[in-house]
Amino acid sequence: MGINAKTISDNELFFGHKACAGCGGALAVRAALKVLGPQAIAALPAGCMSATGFNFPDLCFANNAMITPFAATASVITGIEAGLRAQGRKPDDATVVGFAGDGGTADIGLQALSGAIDRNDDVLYICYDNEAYMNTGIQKSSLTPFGARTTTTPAGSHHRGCLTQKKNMFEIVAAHGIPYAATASVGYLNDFMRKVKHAASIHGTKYIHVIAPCPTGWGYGVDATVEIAREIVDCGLWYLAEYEQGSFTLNRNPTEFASVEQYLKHQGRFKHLQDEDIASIEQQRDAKWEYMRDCWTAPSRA
Ligand SMILES: Cc1ncc(C[n+]2csc(CCOP(=O)(O)OP(=O)(O)O)c2C)c(N)n1
Repeated sequence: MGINAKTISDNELFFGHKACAGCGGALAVRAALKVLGPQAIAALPAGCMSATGFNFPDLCFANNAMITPFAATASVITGIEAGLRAQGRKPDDATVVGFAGDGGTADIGLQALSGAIDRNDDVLYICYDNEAYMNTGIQKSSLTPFGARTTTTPAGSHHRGCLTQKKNMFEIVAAHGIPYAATASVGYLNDFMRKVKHAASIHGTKYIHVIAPCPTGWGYGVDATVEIAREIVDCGLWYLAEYEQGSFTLNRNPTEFASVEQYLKHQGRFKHLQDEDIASIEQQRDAKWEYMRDCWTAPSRA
C-alpha cells in the first residue's frame, strides 16, 4: 500500500532501525540519544545509521533527525544550531549532535569538521568508528587498522590486508584546541554515556570518538559486539581518554594488557595475520602507550 493511502499515527512511524543484528553503531547512537534526551536534534550523513534509520515510514528516531550529504555532517549541525538561535527557538537543553561513521568523519567529512571546530560552533560531533565504509560493502577508510581485511584491502597468499596505520582522529581534533574531545567504546557504555553527558554541558564544539564494532565487516558472531568492544580496550589497541582545556587525560591505565592475538583471532578480518604481523601490531601499541603515559595525565596503573 502506498504511504499516502492511509493516515500514519506517531506510533506507526517508529518501528526501530534496520541495522544488522549486533550493530555497534546503533548501540552508540541509542545510548547517546538516551543521555541527550528528546530535545536533542540529530544529523546523520550517508552511512549505516542513516541507511538503516530512515526507512520511511519505518523511522527509528524519536528525536528530530535528518540525513546530510556525506561530507557535510559538521556543516549541517552548525547550520541547524545557528538557525535555531537566529529564530530564538533553541531550548537550553537542546544539543545539536552529528553521528558519522569513520569514513564520513576521517575522510570525506574532515574538512567540515575542522571548520566547525575552528569557528567553535556549539555542536556535538560523535564519530561511531566501525573501521571501514560498512554501508557500501566494507571498503577501507583511513581509520581501518593495519592488517584488517576489507574488500579494497584483500587478504590472501599475496595480500596482507590493510597496510596503513589507523589515523589518529582524537589527537587531530585536539590539535585544533577544541573545548572537549574524548575516546570511548561501546564495550564501556557507562564511560561513553558519562562523556556524552559531560560534552553536552560544555559550550562550543565537542567531539567523541566511539569504537563501534561491526559483526558483518569484522567477521564475528552477532552476540559478541560488546565483548569485542571491551577486548579492544583491554588489549590496549584502543584507549579511553579525554582532552579538555588543553590537557590530555588517560581514563584507564592497565598494569597488564589482555592478549592482542586473542582479540585479533576472534575476528575473520584478521584471520590471515602471521606471527610477525601480530608482533608488529603489539610494538605499535607499546610505542603508543609509552607516549601516552609519558605525555598525558594518567591514573596509577591498576
Ligand atoms: C559524496 C558521496 N560519495 C559516496 C557516497 C556513497 N556512500 C554512501 S555511505 C558510504 C560509506 C559510509 O561509510 P562510513 O562513513 O564509514 O559509515 P558506515 O557506513 O560504516 O556507517 C559511501 C561511500 C555518498 N553517499 N556520497
